[in-house]
Amino acid sequence: MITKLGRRAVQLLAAGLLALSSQAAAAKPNVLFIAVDDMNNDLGCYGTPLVKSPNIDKLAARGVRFERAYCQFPLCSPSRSSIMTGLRPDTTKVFNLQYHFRQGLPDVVTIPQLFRQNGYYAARVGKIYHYGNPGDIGTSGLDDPASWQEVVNPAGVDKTALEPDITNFTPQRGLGSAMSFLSDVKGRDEDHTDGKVATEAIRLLEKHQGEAFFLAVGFYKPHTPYVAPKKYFDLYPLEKIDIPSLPDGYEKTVPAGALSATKPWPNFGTNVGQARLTKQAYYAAISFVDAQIGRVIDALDRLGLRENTIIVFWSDHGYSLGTHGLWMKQNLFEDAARVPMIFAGPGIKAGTPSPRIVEFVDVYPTLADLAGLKAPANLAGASLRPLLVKPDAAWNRPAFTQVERGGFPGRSVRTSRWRYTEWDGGKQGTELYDHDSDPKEMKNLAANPAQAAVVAELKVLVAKNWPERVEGGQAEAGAKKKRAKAK
Ligand SMILES: [Ca+2]
Repeated sequence: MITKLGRRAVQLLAAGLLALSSQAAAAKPNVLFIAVDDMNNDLGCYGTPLVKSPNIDKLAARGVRFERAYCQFPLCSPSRSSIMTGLRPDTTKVFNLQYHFRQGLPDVVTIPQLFRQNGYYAARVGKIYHYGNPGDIGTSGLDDPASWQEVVNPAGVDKTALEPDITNFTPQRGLGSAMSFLSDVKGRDEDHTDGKVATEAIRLLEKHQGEAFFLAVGFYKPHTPYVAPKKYFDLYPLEKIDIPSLPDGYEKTVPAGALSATKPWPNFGTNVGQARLTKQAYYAAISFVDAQIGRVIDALDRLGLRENTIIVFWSDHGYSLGTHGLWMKQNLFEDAARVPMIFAGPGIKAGTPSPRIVEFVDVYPTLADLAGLKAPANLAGASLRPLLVKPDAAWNRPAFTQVERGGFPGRSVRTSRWRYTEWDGGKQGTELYDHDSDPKEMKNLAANPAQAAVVAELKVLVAKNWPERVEGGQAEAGAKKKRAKAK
């Protein structure tokens, strides 16, 4: 006969076992790693209600949306190489679209590789490392094979059928960097590359739901050419699309390096009508990719994986849409340096955005920390766990973003109030913006004597992060062919 005390002991033991087994499950959380290409913060949940992003908004509501997250280098390969290795571009030496970080760092352990080493199934669908977009769609691009057990490289009608019909307002530029778009009147979402990315990701979730997984899902849009089914264009009446105008003589207020990524400046020589159509198409592409993200997250929920899966959503860099007369990336203004970034999942506070300054190099240590894995010792960033638990916790790290201008670098630091940028160590000019009074960064205060102390302070931060000039690496001759052959 079991005594009352004995029964209590059995109950306690059972409760203990339950707690242990739930701890064991939590010890190996899955990771759904969702990347988008060239998406800026013009999203509903980031305060742009014009843009329809209901699925990203829903994800933000169930996790922590970082209000002020920054990429390390607003260009695909440098940014992606940095996030995936947890190292700054000066360490990876990836400054262009050709050099592979393994050339100089053969033994570096990437995020998915760390998960693989710890017994996870790691797979990639679509673009995670650099890919010529749209040129390399359907190939593995500049992949890192050591990162994955399995890769899937979808190609849809946008790549295989529709390219000849694309409108390009800047025909001197290739489609991957052009003001170019197409509203597809026939194709379904599932026929497009990103529709196929979602379909394949769902297939892998279903197949590997019983294992600890790290599934990286890399969408190709809203990168140009902005091709999407027509219904997404219909969300954006042209009269609601504005292109900012610039004050006369604006270009004389900033160093030449600040504006030289858009040639001809302003707006790649397009007129306002063309620029509006282009921006409309970019927003259509955001809504299209948002719908595909929704399909993947819905599948995760349907499979009952929500409670034990960390979702990370990020865009490789921001994007200028006519602000400062600039388009696209490779500049050091907020529009290109700032990125959407959301974490959701077990242990992460739901629905409270974090106002703290964070960087892409923080993603690696965060994921390792959340999964209980030992991260490499040399990572450049810090685990964001304190902010995922308490989004307004004390945090005092600035964000560093850089670009290259042929012979010299542009280097920028962002603190909670200021952005300060040096071109060629200041020899080619400096910029200072006060985000408390000038969030659009239109008044360069660098030469204002009233701000001399601020400039001096920020100069020290830049010098500390970039103590010396590092040259980017050069691709091995024939590297692209070699990689293609190895596939
Ligand atoms: Ca990109």
